Parts: sequence; C-alpha cells; structure tokens
Amino acid sequence: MNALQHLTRQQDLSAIWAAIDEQGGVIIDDFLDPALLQRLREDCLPAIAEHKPGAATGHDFWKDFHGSATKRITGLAQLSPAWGELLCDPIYKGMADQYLGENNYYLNTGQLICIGPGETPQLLHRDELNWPQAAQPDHEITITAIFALTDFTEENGATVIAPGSHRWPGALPEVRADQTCRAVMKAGSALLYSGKVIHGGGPNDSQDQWRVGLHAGFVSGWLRSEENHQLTTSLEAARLLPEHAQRMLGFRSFVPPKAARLGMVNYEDAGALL
Ligand SMILES: O=C(O)CCC(=O)C(=O)O
Repeated sequence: MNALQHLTRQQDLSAIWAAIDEQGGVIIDDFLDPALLQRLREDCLPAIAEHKPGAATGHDFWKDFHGSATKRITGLAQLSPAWGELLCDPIYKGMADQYLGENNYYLNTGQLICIGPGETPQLLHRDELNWPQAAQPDHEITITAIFALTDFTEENGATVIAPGSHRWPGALPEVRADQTCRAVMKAGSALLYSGKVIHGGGPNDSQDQWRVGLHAGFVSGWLRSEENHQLTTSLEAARLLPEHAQRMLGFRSFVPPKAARLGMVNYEDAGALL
C-alpha cells in the first residue's frame, strides 16, 4: 500500500526502526512537544522573511533542485537554541545511532526548506547519491528527518515519497505516480527516512501558504557534509550548545576505532577550541 505508517513517540524504538526498514520512512505524529515547536518557530521563522527564494549560485540543475519558489536557510545553530536542544532528542539521536553507528556521524544539514506558492515538484532522488562512491546496498551512509514547522498538506508541498523504494535496484529508477504518496502531517510531526528511499519536495499549489520543514539529516563521519556548519556557527554560539550538538556540528573531531582521527585542530580534538 502506498501510504507511510504513522507512529507516535510512545512506540517502542524497535517499532519505529521496523517501519523505516519496511517502507524506507515513517511519520511520527507530534514528534515535537508543543513548547519546543513554538520555540523553534519563534527562533527560525523570522529569518524566512529576509530570505529570497531560489539559488543564486550553481549549475542550472542545482538551481532547479533548490526550487525557484523555495527558500532554504541554514546555519540554524546560530539562530536557534531550540534547534540545539532538538539535536539531542533521544529518538532523533537514536535513529542516527541505529543506522550509522553510535558516535559515527555528524549533522549533514539542518536547513529550513520553505516551499512557496507556485513551486513545482522537486526531482525525486535518494539522499545517499550525494556521495555516489560511498553508497552501498547493504548499509546506510545518511539518514534524515524532516520536522514539520507548519502543517504539511497535499496542497502546500508535503514531501513526495515512494514507500519501499529504498530496496529498489538501480541508482535512480523510474517512479510512477501511483508508487508514491505524500507525507501529509501536522506541524510538530516528523518524517524519518532512509538515505536510500526515493523522495522529493512536493509541488505547492496553494495561493498563499508556505510549507516550512526543518530538514535535518546525519552523514557518516568520514564523509563531507552538505552544509558547512563551522562557517555559520560562531565559537561563541557553539559554546552555548549541549555537548552532543557541538559534536554534531563538527566542534569535536571524528575518532573512528580503526582509522586516523579526522577534523583535528593542532592535532588535538577540535573540542579543545571551545
Ligand atoms: O522539502 C522536502 O520535502 C524534501 C526536500 C529534499 O528532499 C531535498 O531538498 O533534498
């Protein structure tokens, strides 16, 4: 059936991982408690008004991928203490531990994706194809959540996803419309999904609604993240974050058990800077 399961935070973690394993994604209703949702909105939404839609740099392909009526805002750790708190959420962290291995990953990007009226459907894709040489059928290198900061509806751009496509062979196979569904969810809910599942931002056919998602995934620690967190997070802002959030943003070095340390400062752990 082309619909994602809806679960809640009260479910056993094993049920959440089972749903991701089976369908490639799951919706957790009311993931954020109302007070945290409100703080995230207060911290982040004012930045949207100042931001222009569309991409100013890059090839036409990437301008199209970005979306000409879509605003993308990064560097959220500088804007939002609530985001630092969400980074430490036990289910969100648990998802990354489960799929990428404990302490084996960093934040890939934590960005507001604000899909505006008139936006067309985004190219369907698998996130792991950001790192095509590293993507392997038998393990994940990236795992993501999109937290709905506004309601996600069919009309305003809810994410399009093809349940089960994380197991389809081929880099980017054809996807028929009847193989997809929309991640319709209330503000405060979250879509958790595999780096292998085929998905994309939905079209926004509304006259006046902005669909705002906090799109925030993790990537294996030995791969380069999409977002350059350390250029948008000052040392002062980083010092105020919880230790795990500092680590996720690269203010700790990567210390894999059987390889060299990466991301060092003066050949010491980057945490010494803080
Ligand atoms: O905004 C969405 O719903 C999905 C966006 C996405 O998949 C992306 O930009 O990589």
